[in-house]
Amino acid sequence: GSGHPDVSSGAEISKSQQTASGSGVEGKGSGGEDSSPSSTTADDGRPSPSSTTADAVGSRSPPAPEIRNDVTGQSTGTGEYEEFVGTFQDRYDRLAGLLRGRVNHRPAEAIQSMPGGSDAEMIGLVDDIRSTASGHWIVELEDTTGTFPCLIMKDRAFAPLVDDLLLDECLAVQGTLADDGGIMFVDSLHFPDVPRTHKPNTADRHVQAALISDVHVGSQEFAQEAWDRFAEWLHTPEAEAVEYLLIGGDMVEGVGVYPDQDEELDIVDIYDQYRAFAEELKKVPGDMEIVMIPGNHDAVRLAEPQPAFTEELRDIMSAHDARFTGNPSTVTVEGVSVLMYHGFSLDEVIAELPEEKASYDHPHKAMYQLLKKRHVAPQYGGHTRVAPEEKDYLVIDEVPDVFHTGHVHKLGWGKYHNVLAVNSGCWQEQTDFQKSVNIDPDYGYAPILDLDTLDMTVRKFV
Ligand code: D5M
Ligand code: FE
Ligand code: ZN
Repeated sequence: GSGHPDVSSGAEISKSQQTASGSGVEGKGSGGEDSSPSSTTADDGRPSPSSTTADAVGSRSPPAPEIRNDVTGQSTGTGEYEEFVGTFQDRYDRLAGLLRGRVNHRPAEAIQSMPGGSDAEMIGLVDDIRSTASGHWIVELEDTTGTFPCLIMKDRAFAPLVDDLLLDECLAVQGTLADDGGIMFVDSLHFPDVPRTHKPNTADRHVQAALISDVHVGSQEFAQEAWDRFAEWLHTPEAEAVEYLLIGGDMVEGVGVYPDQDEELDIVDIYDQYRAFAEELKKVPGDMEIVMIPGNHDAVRLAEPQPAFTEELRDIMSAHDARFTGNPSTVTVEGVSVLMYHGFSLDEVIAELPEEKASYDHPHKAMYQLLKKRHVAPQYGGHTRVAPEEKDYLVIDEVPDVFHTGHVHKLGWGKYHNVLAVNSGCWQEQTDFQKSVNIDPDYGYAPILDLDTLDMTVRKFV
C-alpha cells in the first residue's frame, strides 16, 4: 500500500455495514451442465501460490500480482494491412497447437489434391459460413496454404453447433471427401476449448478479491452513492479479507465515445475525469492491491489488444500504487490466474449467437463461448477493432482459473469446465442510449471472489 489516509470515519463504517450486511445476492450465475465444483490442486506448472500472510489484523499486505500476456510496451503494429497476415498466422499457429492432439490434420493444399473418397482432417480459421439450397451448411476453413469447403449435413447431431460459429475462429474437422474430392463431408467438429480436466489453482490462505469494472466517472449517471457505500464497506471488518481490487476497464466515461454522449457528461475534460476517478479510488483502503486494465471509454487506443494507461494517466491515478496492465492480460493473484478482458467483443457474441448461448441477461454464457473458442474476440472486421500485432494477444493461450470481463454492464457468473467466468456489472445508472435500446444495467454490485475456494458472493450497494 502507499499509505494514503483512509477516508472513512467510524460512523460511516457502521452506516455502510447496515447497507451491505445481508444484502449479498447470489443466483444470477447459471447452474447447469457447465457448473461444477472447483478443485484445489495446482498441477500445470504455473507459478505456485505465494504464501505471504497479513502482518497484522486489519492490515492488508498482499503480494504483488504477476502479469502475463501484456501488450504494453511490446506493440509491433504500425497499422499496415499486411501485418494482419502475421497476426492471423500467430492465431492459427497457437490455436492449431491446441487442436493438434485431437486430429491428424493435413494442409488445405494437400487435401485439395487428395483422391475422392479419402478420409481427411483439417484445422483452419472459419473463412465463410453459408447454407445450401437444401439446408445443409458449408463452412469454409482456411489455413496458411489455402481454403477448403466442409459440408455439415443438417441432420447430423452436431449440426446445431454451426449456430455457435463465428468467422475467424479456429476449428478442427474430420470427415470424408466427396467422390470428386471437392468438398469434405464432416463427421466431427472440434473447438480448441478448455479441457474438462482443468484444475484451478487456489490461494493457500483466506483472501478475497473484488472484481469490478465500468466505473464511468464523469458521466451524469455515475452511481456516486453506491460507489461510496462500496468504498466504505471495504473499510469494515467484514471486508478485511478483500485485499485485491481488479478493475476491468471503463474507469471514466470518456469524451466522444458515442454520438451525443457529451449531453450526458458531468465532467467534460478527459483529464479531469481521471482526476475525479483518482479521488474515488482514494476512498478505497490504501493498502489494497489494485490492478486496472483499460476499456473502450478509456483514453488509450481503441484497437485490441489495448496497452495499459500512459504514464500521464498513471500519474493522475497514482495514489494507490496500482498495477496497470493491458486489455486483455492475465494477472496472477495468490496463485490464482485471472484473465482480465474488458469485454468489447461480448456485444458481438451476443448479437451473433442464439439467445440460449449468449445474452445480456446471461453475459457469463457469452464468456463461455470465448473460452471454448480460446480467443477473446474471434470475429475480425466487425464491431471489435483489432490491432495488427505480430502476436495475437487475444488468443487465450493459457487456461485461466478465473475469467473477468465487464463492458455489457450486466452481472452474471458461472463455471465453464471449472473456469469461473464473472461479468461484473457497472457503477453507472441507465444512460439515455441504454434506455433507447432497453439495456437495464446492473449497477452498484461488487462480486467478491474467495481466492482460496473460488466461491463468489455478490454484494449490493444500491
Ligand atoms: O458499453 C455498455 C453497453 O452498452 C455495451 O453493451 C454497449 C452498449 N452501448 C452503450 N452505448 C452504446 C452506443 N451508443 N452504441 C452502441 N452500443 C452502446 P460501454 O462501453 O460502457 O458504452
Ligand atoms: Fe462500460
Ligand atoms: Zn465498455
